[in-house]
Amino acid sequence: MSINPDYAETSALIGLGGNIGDVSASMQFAIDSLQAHEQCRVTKISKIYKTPPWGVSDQDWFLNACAEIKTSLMPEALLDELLKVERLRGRVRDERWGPRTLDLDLLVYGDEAIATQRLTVPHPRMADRPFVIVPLMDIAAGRIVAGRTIADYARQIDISGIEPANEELTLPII
Ligand code: X6L
Ligand code: MG
Ligand code: MG
Repeated sequence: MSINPDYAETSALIGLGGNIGDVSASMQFAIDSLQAHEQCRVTKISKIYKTPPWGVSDQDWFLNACAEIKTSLMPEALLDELLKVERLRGRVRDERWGPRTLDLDLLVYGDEAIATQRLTVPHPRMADRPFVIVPLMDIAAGRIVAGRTIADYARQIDISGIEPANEELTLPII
């Protein structure tokens, strides 16, 4: 696809996470920022989950959630927007896989498969990551990603240790 005219909206799935500061406030900031973008509508939000750290395990537990965005932004422009919102919330990139205030990952963009220097979609590791698949089950259980449903992926992973947090996100009224 070379153009995405503004009358054509694509359903994108976004992963939200963090383990520094008031993470639920950071995630709500992200939802509100994306909703405020004229080319984005936040259409679904998952519960927030408390999740053990993956990759670098010697760090605090994370909060994770997922959202569906309907957007006329092209994938790279949506990625730019996500990175901008991360920076607005004080994200600094130092240690790989280290602690962060806010992480926004573009997991799925319509039915597109994208592999550029900056962006691989669907996210290549999402199927293995309980902290992605568990919140996706709230909003996209039947969605087919890379040939299988999210519910299929959920059956293959160990979700022990993941539990709903006390906080929840709110979908701003448009
Ligand atoms: C072996 C080697 C096994 C590396 C797993 C997994 C690396 C996940 C990075 C891995 C490996 C990641 C979050 C997190 C990170 C998050 C939770 C990553 C990037 N982000 N843990 N760890 N939630 N719970 O959002 O996902 S770092
Ligand atoms: Mg991530
Ligand atoms: Mg990221």
